[in-house]
This record gives sequence, structure tokens and C-alpha cells, in this order.
Amino acid sequence: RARAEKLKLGQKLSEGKTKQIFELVDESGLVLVQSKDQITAGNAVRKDQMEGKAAIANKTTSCVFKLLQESGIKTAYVKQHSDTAFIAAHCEMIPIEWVCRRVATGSFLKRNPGVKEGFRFSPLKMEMFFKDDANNDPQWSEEQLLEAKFSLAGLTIGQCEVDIMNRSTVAIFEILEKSWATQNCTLVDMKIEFGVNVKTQEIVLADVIDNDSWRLWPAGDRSQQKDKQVYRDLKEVTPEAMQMVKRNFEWVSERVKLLLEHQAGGRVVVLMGSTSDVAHCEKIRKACTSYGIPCILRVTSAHKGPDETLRIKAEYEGDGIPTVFVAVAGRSNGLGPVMSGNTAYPVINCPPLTPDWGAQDVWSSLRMPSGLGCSTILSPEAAAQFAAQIFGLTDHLVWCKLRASMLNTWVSLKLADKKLQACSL
Ligand SMILES: Nc1ncnc2c1ncn2[C@@H]1O[C@H](COP(=O)(O)OP(=O)(O)O)[C@@H](O)[C@H]1O
Ligand SMILES: *[C@@H]1O[C@H](CO)[C@@H](O)[C@H](O)[C@H]1NC(C)=O
Ligand SMILES: *[C@@H]1O[C@H](CO)[C@@H](O)[C@H](O)[C@H]1NC(C)=O
Ligand SMILES: *[C@@H]1O[C@H](CO)[C@@H](O)[C@H](O)[C@H]1NC(C)=O
Ligand SMILES: CC(=O)N[C@H]1CO[C@H](CO)[C@@H](O)[C@@H]1O
Ligand SMILES: [Mg+2]
Repeated sequence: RARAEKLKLGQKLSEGKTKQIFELVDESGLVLVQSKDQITAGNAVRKDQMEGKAAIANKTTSCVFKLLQESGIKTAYVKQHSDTAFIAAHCEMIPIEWVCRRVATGSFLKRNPGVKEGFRFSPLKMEMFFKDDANNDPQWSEEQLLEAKFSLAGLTIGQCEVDIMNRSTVAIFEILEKSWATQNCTLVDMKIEFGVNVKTQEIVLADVIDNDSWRLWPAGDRSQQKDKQVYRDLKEVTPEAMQMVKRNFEWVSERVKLLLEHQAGGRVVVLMGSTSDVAHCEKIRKACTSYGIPCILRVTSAHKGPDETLRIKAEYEGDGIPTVFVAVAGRSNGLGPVMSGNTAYPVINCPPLTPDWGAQDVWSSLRMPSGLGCSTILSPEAAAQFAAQIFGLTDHLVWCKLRASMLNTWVSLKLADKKLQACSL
């Protein structure tokens, strides 16, 4: 708290059960989110101070938001400030809890009698609840949310905004689910909130994500649950029981750091037939870098120096690092097919086609002798994306970037359509 003081806190904007929000005097558009050292369940009926909880929650929230932000998800989180506070974009919060479920458990079973615990939702099951403590957070339909006509930071929550939140919740769940899977942990369900950034009017993930926000079952086993349900299920709150709850939370906060680590290193090696293709290759490298994949450029011609081509190939086969080769050769592409016929690693042809002969030249990348499995992708960015999709099968951080990018593309189209419709009215 002492360090938080140095920030020059302005007025307290709000206070809930678990945190306080302060204006920052010198940073317009930003707020300080300060956690409180207490745990609540059943709407604060049970209220126990738990020493150190806020600090552990800090770690959990900051790692999760870092993971989401690095993936490309838009969030309010800016940076950690102290062990119990972080700085975030000032948002007007949309008073809805979005719940996303992979496995049926908890309140879903009560509201849907006959469904057994463990029922798996594919696609994910979405629900929303209006944040209204007095009425125990009633479940709402999409229609109820639309009819509420919330207006926040000047943005009216209409169909477009509801669809964006719905889609974003699914993407966020899938990113966290994929990440927890690396720790053999099943993300069972999750609840999140969105806010409207007061400066940009964008809908962003806000509030926090910690073990208040999800159910985590190690090895898919409910009896090993590590989330707040352990606390809710306590028959009696004894010091020993609270220690167990705290140990579980610590377990989560230790594991959550691992979510930020690559599971499998990989690399892209771009082979170009001539340095005249270097600009094309740099585009591939740039796109690979955006996915966090190292990319190496080499010059070699399978026509003019096949011995060198095979030597370079052996160099990258010899150190055990998973590699995707991209062959960039204009005119007649001998490079990709020769590589593909001589390595078990994937080869992507990405020929730099020219307007005069491109339509003819492309066939040297498409029509292969039998036994070759190379693919051909004309756009350098798309070739890098395909390589990323290959690595995404084993590296969740790459997969998460691809998943967030898909969401962001979908949202951009949605907003472009909304803007165009508004113009033509
Ligand atoms: N980035 C933000 N900007 C403004 N308000 C926020 C932000 N993040 C969270 N809040 C709000 O802070 C308040 C306190 O949070 P919390 O203690 O979790 O409340 P609650 O008891 O309603 O869950 C809530 O109203 C929450 O919506
Ligand atoms: C979210 O979108 C899905 C798919 O379009 C839809 O079936 C579902 O009803 C929506 N959920 C909510 C809570 O709006
Ligand atoms: C996950 O489970 C598998 C198989 O049981 C095991 O080999 C692996 O070490 C576990 N990984 C982690 C991170 O616990
Ligand atoms: C979530 O996790 C941390 C430990 O990782 C814990 O201290 C924090 O209080 C948890 N949030 C709650 C109470 O669910
Ligand atoms: C002291 C403390 O626990 N604060 C941590 C909050 O989370 C960030 C990000 O993980 C850490 O850098 C801080 O040390
Ligand atoms: Mg809350």
C-alpha cells in the first residue's frame, strides 16, 4: 500500500467485495485496482480475512492477463504496481458476468436437472448473469441484455457489442483452457467481465481473472480441484482448513507462471534460391516473429548447388529442433521439391511470382512427383501463418496468438460493418 501512495491516488471510484478502484491523478484514463485481503463466497455471507491472499491473487491475475495480452486479446490490464495492486485502463464496467463452460458442474446442474456432472460441452456453453447482489445475480438471456439498453462510456450495448463479448469469452476460455492443459489441468468453467474503455470506447476484458473466476481440475479430477470451490465446500472454517485453501491457491499461482513458457521450441528456416528474393523472405521472417517463432534466412539453389542445399538441410536436421522449411524460389522452383523429397520435416513452397510468368511458374510448386508432401502458399504472411499453425499443435503460446488473431479479425469485420451501416442510414 505504501508504494501505491506514491502514485497520487485520486478519488475512490468504486469498491466491491474484493477490490477497490482509485483514480490516478497524473494518469488520465488509468486506474489503480487494489485487492483486499479477504475471501468471499455465497455473496459475502462467509467472510474471512486470509492473509497473503491478495498477493497470491496478484500473481495469478498478472500472469493470466500477461498471457492473454501477449496472445493479442484486448484487456484493461496495463501493469503490475505492487504485490496487491495493478494499473488498468479506466473502464465503465458492463454489469454482466459471462460464464463459459466446458464441463457441467455446480449451478448448471441445479438449473438443468437431469444433466449429470461431467457432461462435456462442445461447442462451449455460454451463459450470462446480471450482476445484482440483491437478487442473487439472476441469469439473463441475450434479449434481456439487449432490452436493458446499457449505455457505458458513451457506447450503447446493442447486438454488435453482445456478439463481440460472446465471441471474446469463447476465445479467452479456449486460450486459458489450452494453456492449463500444458499443466495437465482441466479448465472446467470460467466467469469474466467486460468494460468499455472510457478513452477508446473499446470493449475490453476487465476486472480480474483469478481462482475466484474459474474451476480447475488437475488431471480432469474433481477431487483434486484447486480453485475457490474448495473454500465454498468447507463444512467448517478452521485455521487448518484455511491453510489448505491457501496452499491450493499457492499451487495455482506457482503453476500459472508456467503458462507463460513455451512448451516446445521450434523454428522456421527460409531457403531462398537467390538474394533477389530477400524482401519476400523478410516478410516471412517478420510474420514468424509476430508469432514468437525464430526464423532463419539462408541462400541456396537446388539447381546450381544441390550439395549445399542438402548440407544446409542436414545442419537443421542434426540438432533436434523442430523445423519447418519454407522454400522461396522464382521461375522453376526446384528448391522446395528437392527439400521435400529429402526430409521428414514439413516444407512450404512460397514462390515469389512475377506478373509476366507467374501463372506458368506456379506449376513448378504445385505439380509434384509422387511421394512428396510439400504445400504451396503464395502470400509470405500466410506461409508464416501456416508454419505457426504447425507449431501451434505442440506450442500453446503460438496457438494462443493464432486464436486471438482469429477473434480480432472477426471483431474488426463486425465493427466495420456496424460503421458502414451507420453511415448509410
Ligand atoms: N478497469 C476497471 N475500471 C473501472 N472499474 C473496474 C475496473 N476493474 C474492475 N472494476 C470494478 O471494481 C469494482 C470492485 O470489484 P469487486 O470487488 O470484484 O466487486 P464485486 O463485489 O462487484 O465483484 C467492481 O465494480 C468492478 O466492476
Ligand atoms: C452466444 O453465442 C452463441 C452462438 O452464437 C449462442 O448460441 C448463445 O446463445 C450466445 N450466448 C449468450 C449468453 O448470449
Ligand atoms: C501430465 O501427465 C502426463 C501423463 O500422465 C505426464 O507424463 C506429464 O509429466 C504431466 N505433466 C505435468 C506438467 O504435470
Ligand atoms: C486465487 O489464487 C491465489 C493463489 O493462487 C489466491 O491467493 C487467491 O486468493 C485466489 N483467489 C480466490 C480467493 O479465489
Ligand atoms: C510482490 C508480489 O508478489 N508482486 C508480484 C505481482 O505480480 C507480478 C507479476 O507476476 C510480480 O512481478 C510481482 O512481483
Ligand atoms: Mg468481482
